Amino acid sequence: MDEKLQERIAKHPCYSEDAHHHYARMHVAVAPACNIQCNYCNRKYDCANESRPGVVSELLTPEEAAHKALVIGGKIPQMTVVGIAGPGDPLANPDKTFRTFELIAEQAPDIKLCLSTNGLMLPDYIDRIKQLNIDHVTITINMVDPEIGAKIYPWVHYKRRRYRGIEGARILHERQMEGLQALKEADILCKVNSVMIPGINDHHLVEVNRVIREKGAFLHNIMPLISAPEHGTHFGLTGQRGPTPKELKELQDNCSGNMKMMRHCRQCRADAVGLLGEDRSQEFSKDKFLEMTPEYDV
Ligand code: CLF
Ligand code: SF4
Repeated sequence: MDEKLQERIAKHPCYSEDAHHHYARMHVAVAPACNIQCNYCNRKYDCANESRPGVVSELLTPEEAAHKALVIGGKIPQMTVVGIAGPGDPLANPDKTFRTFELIAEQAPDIKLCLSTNGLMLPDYIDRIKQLNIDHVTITINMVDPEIGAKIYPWVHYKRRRYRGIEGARILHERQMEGLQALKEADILCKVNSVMIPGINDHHLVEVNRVIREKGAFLHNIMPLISAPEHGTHFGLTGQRGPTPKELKELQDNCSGNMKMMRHCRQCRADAVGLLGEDRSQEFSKDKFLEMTPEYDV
């Protein structure tokens, strides 16, 4: 890996496996709305694209989120990245998402900004992302075949219309591919997350891996479907199971000859704070951090 690229990922706990032992990330949950429906999501909870489903995160305004980032940046010196990953889709809430990033960039320019999205609106915001110096973007891509997509996404809301079944999945697929290409052209590092759903996209994810690699994704993170009936998701209620650890590892191994695979993902909450795998969100809950004075030193 060349030196410049190494530098871009060195302090990002998700993009660099080494970094995750030493550097922390925090999420700010500023994005409640979503523009698609995934069968593994229950809208009352976090976006399962990136964060742990079945968890309710504390929703913040952009001003509260920036305050939180400065408070935590002062208290946890290893905190290098602020990500927006929910609880809905960040780009279905562009004003809130970009206002948050703007406030953080103004007051703490050395914090890295990170964004995770389902990709539907990504092509429209590449310039804004570039301008704000957001160097890490994750797209959740679960299929490159709309027929498989129709089993995962019952509908997609695009340009004031709701598209169902294959038609919706095709739009999502085309927009995801366009977004991926545009990120590459803009030289923004892109990670792809895929949710492994046995019997639906498990074999197909090898093809997804091939396509995203060709289009220049930097890292592929295949995550297991978490589907407990009590989460109230479509998959949970219809008895769809998640993969076993062995099945997940086999698929990751099958793809690993082709490109770098992320294997240390912890499926974080949309308001997670700390090192990966460590959850300090309660220590910095809204009633607590709003009382704290930021001591962030730029
Ligand atoms: Fe957050 Fe995601 Fe950025 Fe990391 S998480 S927005 S890329 S700063 Fe990381 Fe958490 Fe896995 Fe996400 S371990 S769920 S991959
Ligand atoms: Fe839920 Fe995220 Fe899918 Fe939207 S993109 S339906 S919030 S999992």
